[in-house]
Amino acid sequence: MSIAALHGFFRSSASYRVRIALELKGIPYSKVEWPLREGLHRSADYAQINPQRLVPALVPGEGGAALTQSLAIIEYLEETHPEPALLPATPRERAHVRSLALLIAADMHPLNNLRVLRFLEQKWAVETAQVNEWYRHWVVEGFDAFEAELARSPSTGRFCFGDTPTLADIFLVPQIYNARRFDVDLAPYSRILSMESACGQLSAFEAARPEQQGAGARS
Ligand SMILES: N[C@@H](CCC(=O)N[C@@H](CS)C(=O)NCC(=O)O)C(=O)O
Repeated sequence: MSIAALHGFFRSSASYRVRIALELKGIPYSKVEWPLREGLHRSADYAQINPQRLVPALVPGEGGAALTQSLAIIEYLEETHPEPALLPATPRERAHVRSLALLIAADMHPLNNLRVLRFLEQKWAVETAQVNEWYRHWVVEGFDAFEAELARSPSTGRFCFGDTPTLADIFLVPQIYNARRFDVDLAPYSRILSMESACGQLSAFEAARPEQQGAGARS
């Protein structure tokens, strides 16, 4: 059996989520980089791997077609490698953690994806300053809600749920990375920043950082 192959891009936050999950679970993997700015993910070659032409895609160690959608990939890893668990024990707790992950994956990230920003710039000639304002607007709206969820939930601990990392942290940390790239003021989000700092102390989160992706990492 060969090792898993992660098709992604070092700065893609959806790829970053999958790297964190692979690292937390200690699953060996190789990386295939598809530099987004150069548009290689739009190629016919990549469409064979993911017809949606988005990264990430993961070819599991046992081979076969690539899995797509970071949440589905991470849940696959959770089911095939249950330890350490990235979801809590009860259905209700799992629903809470998934809702935090989806707040980011379903409601924040798609509005600020590269293809959306490019559409604004190229189709409607929106100025860069306004595109950046668009970006920050949706991050602030999402993080306001995420911070409020952390504040009101009795299950918030050192991490978004309790004292070990879950899907919620795996989705949050890459979104914070994105927010910083676009100069979002993170000062109002003390809980979000505290989660980031707890995650930053774990070697899995460190190894998954974009800055750690070595030779494949190009701007
Ligand atoms: N919902 C998908 C989103 C995947 C996605 O949008 N990935 C971005 C990079 S973070 C991408 O490939 N963008 C390319 C583009 O917008 O053209 C997932 O979670 O995997």
